[in-house]
Amino acid sequence: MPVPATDMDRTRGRDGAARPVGKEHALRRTLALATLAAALAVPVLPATAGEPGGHCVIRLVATGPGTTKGAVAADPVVESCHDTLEQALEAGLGTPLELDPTASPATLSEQDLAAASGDGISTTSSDVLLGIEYNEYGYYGASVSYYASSGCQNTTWEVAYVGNDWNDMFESGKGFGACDRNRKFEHSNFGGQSKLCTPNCSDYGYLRNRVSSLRWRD
Ligand SMILES: [Ca+2]
Ligand SMILES: [Ca+2]
Repeated sequence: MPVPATDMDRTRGRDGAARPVGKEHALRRTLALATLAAALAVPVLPATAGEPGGHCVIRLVATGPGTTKGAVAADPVVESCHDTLEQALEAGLGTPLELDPTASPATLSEQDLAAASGDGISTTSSDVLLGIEYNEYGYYGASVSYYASSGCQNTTWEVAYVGNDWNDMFESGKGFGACDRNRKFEHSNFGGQSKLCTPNCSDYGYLRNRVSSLRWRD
């Protein structure tokens, strides 16, 4: 089988060393393209999630009893990050959304999500949205959405440390999933000063860029 001209041209590198030809070269090129495509398709990684435009989905994985009666301690596991909050919500809720074009992170409500999803948001699925934290006050900038196996009707969820990527970053937040009372803490393990949101806080005030642990249903 004749080697394509493009490959003939590249059979020797600048140093005269033999270069991959034919199928092997094509395979390497395919792999390189696939790697590039994968790199382009991969959403913003947690390490850069604090950058504007990063919208990450986190699942809470129960690890045992929490610090208060009936509370569940949970590890925040990063699932994916997206360019837009709507994309992140679709991934987190596992359903396509047709949000009102006028909807914004600031106006977003439980009713918006229910109306935007075809069959409504089930609060008995494993994809219950507990809350959204924002990098900037006024529900602006990068966001982190937290999901759990149940809402706050009968459960208190606790994250003792938000993780290095989001520590001391949040400045506002919203509560969903019947988490009408949720609390932000200055330090890990629910230490330092705290702020109660019922369920939303457009400005964490003193706790701006200080939040290290979270509790939904306080
Ligand atoms: Ca911030
Ligand atoms: Ca802190």
